[in-house]
Amino acid sequence: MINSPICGLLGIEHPIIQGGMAWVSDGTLAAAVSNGGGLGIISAMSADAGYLSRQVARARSLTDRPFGVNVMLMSPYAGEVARTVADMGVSVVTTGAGNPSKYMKMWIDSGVAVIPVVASVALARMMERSGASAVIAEGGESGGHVGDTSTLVLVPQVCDAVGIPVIAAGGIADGRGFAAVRALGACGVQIGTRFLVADECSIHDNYKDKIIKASDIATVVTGRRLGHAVRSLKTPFSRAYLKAEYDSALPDEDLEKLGVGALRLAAVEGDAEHGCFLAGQVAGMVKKRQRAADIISEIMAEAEVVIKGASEWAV
Ligand code: TUI
Repeated sequence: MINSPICGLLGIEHPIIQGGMAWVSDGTLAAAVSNGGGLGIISAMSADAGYLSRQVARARSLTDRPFGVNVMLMSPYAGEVARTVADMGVSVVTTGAGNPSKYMKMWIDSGVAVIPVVASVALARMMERSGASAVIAEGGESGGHVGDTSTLVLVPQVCDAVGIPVIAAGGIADGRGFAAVRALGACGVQIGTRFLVADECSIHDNYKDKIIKASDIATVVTGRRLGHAVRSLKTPFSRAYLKAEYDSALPDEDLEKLGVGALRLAAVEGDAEHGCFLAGQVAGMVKKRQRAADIISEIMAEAEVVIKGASEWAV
């Protein structure tokens, strides 16, 4: 049994938070992760508040345990979704792809625990001052929207800078990764990529197959030219996008249009040609499909072996 301050804070058994992944993290997956003892997260993605309400209702029909909502701050519906999180009595909110300062007071006043994803020490400090319960320090190994600093470098610096609990994300898929970030000072992990292949994850089978077959060098970062670096699997889409990014004759607006709808094409249609299959660098370590609860218990059992064994590393 591994204890952590975030278990008491969030009312969960194991300090594993599921990543809020657009077109992936729905009420069904979130409930399965929460039933497995972690904290399931529903992604509000770029959908309206009605979508979020339906997913929260779905999760509540499948679990009595706490779960959270991820608000993607670049969403055109971020404002109405933020209000819905407060109104529906969701216990935890995580945020991504921006600075959630303008929503923090509303959430905290409504009793929602706020756990922002940060990619820098500066934002972590600001979030602590604004009343965040914890922060998720997400390194550039992760899938989707990424910062520049790796997990190994970001996590200890964020731990040194803030007094609230730090959860590590990016590059963690097993108990070794859990133990490693515990050594860096994190008291829990956020995991996305490994949950892509959970039985309860409803993405297209082609997506799951691509994750299982991925190698260590299977991902690439695109979108740097537009200021939204995004990590995904190397596919015809990402290669074409990267090529277009280096084409200085192509206007930014046209480049922007290339990506529209590509996440849905990957997750819902499994479109190997035109889909954008977001994944972290750990895709190369994900080798089998499993129930969400088994993913969690396997990671915790591995972590315990590594952490207990570490006492023999020094004599
Ligand atoms: O948000 C994510 N991952 C995501 S969001 C997403 S949807 C999307 N689609 C296309 C383009 C862009 C996004 C897919 N994956 N992870 C959390 C995360 N947040 N990673 C990095 C950050 C971050 C970056 C800068 C958080 C705050 C930040 O600060 C900005 C500021 O204003 O200080």
